[in-house]
Amino acid sequence: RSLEALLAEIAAGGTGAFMAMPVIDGQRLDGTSRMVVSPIDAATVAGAVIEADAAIADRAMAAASRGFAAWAATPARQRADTLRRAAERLEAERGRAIALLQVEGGKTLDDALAEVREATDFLRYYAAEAERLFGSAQTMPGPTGEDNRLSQRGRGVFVTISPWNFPLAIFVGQVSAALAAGNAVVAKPAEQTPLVAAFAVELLHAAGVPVSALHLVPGDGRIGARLVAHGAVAGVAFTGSTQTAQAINRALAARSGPIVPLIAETGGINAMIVDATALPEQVADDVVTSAFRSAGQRCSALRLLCVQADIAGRIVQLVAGAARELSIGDPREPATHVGPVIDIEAKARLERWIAAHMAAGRVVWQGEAPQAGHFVAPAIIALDRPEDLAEEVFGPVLHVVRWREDALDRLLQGIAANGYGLTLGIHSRIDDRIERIVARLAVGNVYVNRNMIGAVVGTQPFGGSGLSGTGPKAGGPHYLPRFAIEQTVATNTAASGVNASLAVLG
Ligand code: UN1
Repeated sequence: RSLEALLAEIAAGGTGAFMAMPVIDGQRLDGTSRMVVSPIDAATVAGAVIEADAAIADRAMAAASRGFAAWAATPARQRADTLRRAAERLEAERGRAIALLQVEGGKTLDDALAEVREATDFLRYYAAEAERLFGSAQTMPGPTGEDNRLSQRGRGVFVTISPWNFPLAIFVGQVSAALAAGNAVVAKPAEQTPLVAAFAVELLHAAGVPVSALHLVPGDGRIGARLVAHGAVAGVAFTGSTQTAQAINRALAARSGPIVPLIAETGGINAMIVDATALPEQVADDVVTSAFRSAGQRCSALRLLCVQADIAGRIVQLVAGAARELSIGDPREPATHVGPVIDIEAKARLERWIAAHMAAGRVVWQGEAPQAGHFVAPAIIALDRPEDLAEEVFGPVLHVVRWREDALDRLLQGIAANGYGLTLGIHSRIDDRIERIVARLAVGNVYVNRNMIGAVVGTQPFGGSGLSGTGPKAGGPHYLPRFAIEQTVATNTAASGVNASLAVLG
């Protein structure tokens, strides 16, 4: 099918295909388009995208600057109501959302449904948080004859840069947090998943987010860099690789404009520590879920399984046995457990990694995957020490190390040495040991005797530290304040005008 034919089909409606383009002040901007091809078979066309260029990125920033004041002046209650309406709309249109998540993002039905759920959770949670934090100024205690109030307001134009692995949930999470706090937003979705983002923006506008407060600029990293370097940027929320977060940090530092926050959620080399008191079948089930579900394409996913030597052989055998039962293939089939990886580069990178370890005789098990499309057969790789895994391998690859009772401290040291701190799993029945491990590792989300993915908005705020990000945690009580500035107003209320108790303290 030619690009022209596709565009005509999309214009005529009635196809599943979808179009993404820059949206500024509600205006959809024309330009050169390219097809978005599905990772499922590397052939199905999910739709087409028109990417922004530098001039369009600048226009979006200027439009957001103009739109900020009116949205910031909208009462928090009203902003919250708008986000709640968006949640309702998303629920009503979940069929379309799921279809897009599947064809563009390669998501299984389970994962797509969970993602719609997470996106609506973010919308409702940040709506409630906006009312709690921004609904009214807080009275601060002070001497009589003086009135002290603390209030919060939006910072200005927030740039949100989101990843392809949660193209709906994290996109909507960042955008809704920034909007809830009273910011105008310029959103740049991952270049692999612009269609889901365009769908979400359409939905947010239809729910009542003013077109002047939310603008969309599809594009690659160069567009992200352009936005971040812009003089009008008042804050950046980013989820993606550690390297990109570091580059954004440098770009923000190099600007001569105001000092603005970066809220980054990045990667991890996430470990699970299993001791000899763990329940082997439960461990196997949780390992398969944490390492291989979603094709390992979650920043929370398990990368490094650390098993006490006595039971290591049995655990690896059980994990391989359970993993063999996974059905890998077209994610649109309801019975499929694992879909494709996102693109041909991801597939090539993962296959190189597995091949190198295969050559070194370290691959202890590998499953099978369909040939056509971006599928990667899951693999288990044996390593000697945690330090042997020094990079985040973003796919269905599990690394295993063994540890001996007297070497637990060494193991923890080795895990900490990678500098990340996102998720950690522990399987043990020894409470003291669990506590010791938790105290020792500065990891954002710890999961005990369960799988280690799928953090829940509100009850399990998500995010780490070190190379894994800046915090505060998304879906938690400290997230929204980071999107706002605080204002203290101290007023002398003494009837005489002269208030003797107002000491000048420095
Ligand atoms: C990510 O992969 O970028 O806990 C975040 C989870 C998800 C978050 C993952 N809710 O697995």
